[in-house]
Amino acid sequence: MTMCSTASAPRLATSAPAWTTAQVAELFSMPFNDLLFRAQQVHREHFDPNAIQRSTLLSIKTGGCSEDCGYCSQAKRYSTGLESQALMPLDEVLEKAKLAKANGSSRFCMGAAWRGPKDRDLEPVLEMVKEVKALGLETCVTLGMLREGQAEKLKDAGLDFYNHNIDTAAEFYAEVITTHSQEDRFDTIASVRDAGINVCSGGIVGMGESRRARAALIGQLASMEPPPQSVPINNLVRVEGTPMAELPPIDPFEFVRTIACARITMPKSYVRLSAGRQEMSDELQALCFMAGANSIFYGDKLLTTGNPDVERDVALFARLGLKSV
Ligand code: SAM
Ligand code: DTB
Ligand code: SF4
Repeated sequence: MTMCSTASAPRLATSAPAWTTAQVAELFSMPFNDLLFRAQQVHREHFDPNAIQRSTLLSIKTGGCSEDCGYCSQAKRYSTGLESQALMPLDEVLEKAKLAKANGSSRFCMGAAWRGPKDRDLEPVLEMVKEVKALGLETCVTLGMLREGQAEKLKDAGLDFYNHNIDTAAEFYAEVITTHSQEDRFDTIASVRDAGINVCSGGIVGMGESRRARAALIGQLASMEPPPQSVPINNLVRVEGTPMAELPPIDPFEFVRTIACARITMPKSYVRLSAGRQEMSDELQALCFMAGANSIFYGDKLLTTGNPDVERDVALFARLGLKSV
């Protein structure tokens, strides 16, 4: 595995990276209190420190995916016990979206277990985007890799955000996924941005990557021009039946450090405390907010795995004096 001090994957521009791996690695190695103080300072320059944006997820097409992402419950090659489900009918999607809005979510994110949609797959999703938007919610979809012309169709339907994670650093990518490359992911991100849709892109930590690889991941995200508007930082949910089921959990303080590095290097982006929150204590989540996380996935379920109950989140927000964006 080669390690180098500059982000090695293709970027969306040809200039030098805004943040090199070495620079982010230096942030990672700061004393914890100094790192959190710096992250909190940066956070306060750009955001209300007590306001958290909430997005609700819905899996609109579940399981049966052709790809081999080593963390994923929905890859058909792993026996995870997940029941596949064809595309959800529009009325069911709208029911879930209305509930999300009533519970206080500002964005509704619809996910499909595709390598990428065929044109005929996209048509019903365009309807969902239009109708969810008409409810007064921000819209987000995560459908995999897009073909030419598809991002423009999504934009015309009223899509606000497209989620497409780069997932892990270029140098660790092939350890996690072999059926597509990180370059493929950057291509889709470029087409989304060119269509005028906001980019939501982040990654997963706790997959056995080194700290250096975590620094490289953050450096790659921060060196996009511009950085993604939303940056989900996922803590691996260890799903039985996947190759990553038995990995040891990441040190919680290392997770907080990752959030702080994302905040410092992407000062204007929403940094989302994403998957893995159900396993976190309230105290650990509070540290993540202190480190600059200002967004969460909200609602009892992520795509196929659990998330804290709405009641637990409402209570946590009240205890911490947090309000929604
Ligand atoms: N198939 C599409 C794709 O790959 O972009 C959309 C759905 S996919 C499930 C969306 C993202 O969920 C992945 O890129 C990954 O970052 C995250 N994810 C999936 N399984 C996860 C797990 N077990 N733990 C943490 N994050 C996970
Ligand atoms: C993101 O970064 N995390 C979300 C969303 N974008 C699509 C998905 C998390 C999935 C966790 C495992 C599951 O529930 O299947
Ligand atoms: Fe398929 Fe997306 Fe899961 Fe990869 S992360 S296996 S592309 S659903």
